[in-house]
Amino acid sequence: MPFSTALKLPKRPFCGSTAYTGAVAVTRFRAFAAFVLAAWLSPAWVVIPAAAAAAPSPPNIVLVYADDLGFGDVGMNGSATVRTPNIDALAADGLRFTNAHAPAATCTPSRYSLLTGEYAWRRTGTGVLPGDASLIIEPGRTTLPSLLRQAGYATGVVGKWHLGLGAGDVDWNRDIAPGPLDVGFDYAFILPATGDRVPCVYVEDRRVVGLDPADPIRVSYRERVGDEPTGKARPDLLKLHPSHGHDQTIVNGISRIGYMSGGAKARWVDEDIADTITAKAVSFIERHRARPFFLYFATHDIHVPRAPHPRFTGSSGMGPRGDAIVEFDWSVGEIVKALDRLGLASNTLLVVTSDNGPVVDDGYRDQAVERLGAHRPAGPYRGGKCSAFEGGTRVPFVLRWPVRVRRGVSGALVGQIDLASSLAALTGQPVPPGAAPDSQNVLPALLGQSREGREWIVEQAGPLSLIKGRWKYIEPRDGPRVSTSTNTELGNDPGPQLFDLKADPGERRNLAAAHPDRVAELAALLTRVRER
Ligand code: NG6
Ligand code: CA
Repeated sequence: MPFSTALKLPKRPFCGSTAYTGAVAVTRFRAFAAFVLAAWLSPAWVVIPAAAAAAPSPPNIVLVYADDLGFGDVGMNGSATVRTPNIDALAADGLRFTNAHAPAATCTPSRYSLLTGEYAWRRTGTGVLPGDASLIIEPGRTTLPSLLRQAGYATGVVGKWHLGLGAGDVDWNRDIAPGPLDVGFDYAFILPATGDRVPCVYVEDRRVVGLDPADPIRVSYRERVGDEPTGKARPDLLKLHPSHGHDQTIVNGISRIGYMSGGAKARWVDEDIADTITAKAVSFIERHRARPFFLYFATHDIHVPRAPHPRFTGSSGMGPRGDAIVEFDWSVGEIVKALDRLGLASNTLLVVTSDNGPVVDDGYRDQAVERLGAHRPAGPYRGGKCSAFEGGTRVPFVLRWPVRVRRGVSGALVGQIDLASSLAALTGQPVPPGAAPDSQNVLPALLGQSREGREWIVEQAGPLSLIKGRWKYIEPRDGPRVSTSTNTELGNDPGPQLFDLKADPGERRNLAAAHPDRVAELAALLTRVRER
């Protein structure tokens, strides 16, 4: 495709360091001074509540990024089937968005776009990655965290990464670089890829946590390494069985995608992941309480394998998928409690959203289909994860910042891809030319000062879609209508599709034949965006 450029490999030296040097401190002081100046000059400050006007300090920013949580999976969006009191409380105290979009209907491209402000479909190699993939963000590039670091923030990522590590043939037994520390984060405690992909270990900064050098880790996505049993050969050893794929190395009684050997003491216990990473997130907040910080807390919940802690078993009445939602809500509640305890709640901008839409059976026999009952994971929307229909990318999005953000509900069109430019604007950081090219500053919408967000947005599944106002155009694409593995409607169609999202949010009536001019207009706009 002419708009795709091959991913350029790192040319610059790696920049990561967890220590704060004096030079960094001076830069941060200057950045803070610039922030204060920008804040006073900004007309937005004219309307802020008195408490904030008295103390114009940059807010802490916590972005909680769920995995595969659907629009309809949370009480705040109308779910009566699963209880999410902590998320719902944020909606009551903050601003809930009904027209907010993940950049893509799967994980890696959404996360790539979130962090770089660039549509992932502009680059090859940004699809769902295996666990041994190289880092797909060039070290030293301007990113959401690097912009905030430049503004004086301490920046940390805790949780799922799934953007690759290293520069080819990563050795899990040594320093792992490049990684998050080379693209804007000061601190990282991550699951390298996904819960269902090896290696099933945590990486803190550049090292596997708890690794015994006498038991080195080997990973392969091509062939079996070592002699550990696989789910395919030894289903009798499994506590959770695959429904499709996921039949390679068994870790903690669950077979995964990919093969690994070694690292026995370093392996995670799935039931403890939420506790472990939530504690790390809280500890990052505690360590940086005295300064502005940005925490990107990317939970494993509610991705497969769904193995929430036993204390959540039965909490939803819907089996492990519902219980994982309750566990996710618990994690959100722990963040809120920590902010309250440390006196940081009022000046912290807290966002909760999800990387893509929901999926019910995503490869393990975990009763998600059988026990779904009346629950509708995508709410009123059609499709789900991997789908070009709204279920794929219309996600829960709530933002709370008590001293600054108006309470309520917003229908403004906003994208996660806009966080880079919007948070740069908030913190007085210029975005260098060419950086975050697809990210728009929608700060007035995010703060509840404007009902208008973007004019249009592109969404990525198999085909690309473009939403402008009430209209949604899905470009023609051959391919299966329904995924044989997940049973999701994918939105592929050899002809153009046009939906009136206002009259038909469930995308049931394709109006392309009735409105050829509209189709031509939106197709031309999509072409222009592509060629930009
Ligand atoms: C699919 C996996 C699915 C999930 C997805 C990525 C199979 C059969 N299915 O290939 O289980 O891992 O990739 O999910 O292997 S995402 O949220 O990280 O994009
Ligand atoms: Ca996902």
